[in-house]
Amino acid sequence: NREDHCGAMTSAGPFGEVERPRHHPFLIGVSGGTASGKLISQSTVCAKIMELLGQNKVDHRQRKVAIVSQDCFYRVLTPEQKTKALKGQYNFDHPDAFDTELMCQTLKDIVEGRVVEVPTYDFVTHSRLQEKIRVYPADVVLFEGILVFYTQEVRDMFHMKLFVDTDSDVRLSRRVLRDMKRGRDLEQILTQYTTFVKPAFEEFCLPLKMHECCTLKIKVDLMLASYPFIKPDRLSLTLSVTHTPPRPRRPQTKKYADVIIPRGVDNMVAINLIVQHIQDILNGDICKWQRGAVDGHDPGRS
Ligand code: UZR
Ligand code: MG
Repeated sequence: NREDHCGAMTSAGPFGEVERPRHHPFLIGVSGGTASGKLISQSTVCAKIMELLGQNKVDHRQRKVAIVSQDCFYRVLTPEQKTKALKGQYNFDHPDAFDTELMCQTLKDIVEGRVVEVPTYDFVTHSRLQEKIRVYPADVVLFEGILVFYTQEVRDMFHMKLFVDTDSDVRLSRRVLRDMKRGRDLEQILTQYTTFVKPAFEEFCLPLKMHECCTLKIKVDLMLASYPFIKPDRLSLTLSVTHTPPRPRRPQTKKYADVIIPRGVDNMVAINLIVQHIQDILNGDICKWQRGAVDGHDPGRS
């Protein structure tokens, strides 16, 4: 539903602080693995936030909340890439699959309070459509997608970062049903999942586990085993220690989240807390941003 990506204009409330000047939207990044329940289609976190803010049934031009999806910024594929994509052999889960430049520029415009035109995307044919969606300035803009925290420039624009943390088996089963509706066969869906979707999620989203950061290998060679002719009193042991340096640093984007929402949309306690916070902002009850809340734990800002 293309309408889902749309937002609209209202007058902004008394927001007021340096980080987000008056009439500039409060920008929320919503990330999470595939089919974690980020966007609006069924019951999802973004939909719930909008609903609770009482915006859903209002005409778009009256809305104070807008949703934009990172999916709109998938690159236009070359004919060769499209052939691969139709066979499930193109990696749509890698950061390079997105038109980062267009995404950054559009978000900058949104943050500046401008009306923007967002491309639309067809998942059946894997192509950008002619039609564009106009997104009007809103009080709150939700930007959702698997890799919205990947690019630092984009990350730094968010005033709040949410990560929808849904179990991978739940996500995979949802994904299978969704992709079948998009006309793909089961074998291709599962191959694509294990070849691209899961590895990319682990590489670009999940923080590294301790033992993955570096490995210390201790190898003990028992000389006697290699040289049986050596007498036992000449036995010698060699101890060698190899240190594998950390893998090249990738921004494992989950760690940038301010709030991680376990169980996604089922977690109404978390969603209510988030909505209450947004409401306080809209009402102007929270004016003085604590720097920590905005700049706080983002390692990208150091
Ligand atoms: P969400 N995707 C497609 O299936 N086809 C496309 O043309 C473009 C993207 C998928 C993509 C990714 N993966 O996992 C998913 N594949 O859309 C991201 N394969 O969307 O966050 O809604 O799952
Ligand atoms: Mg989606």
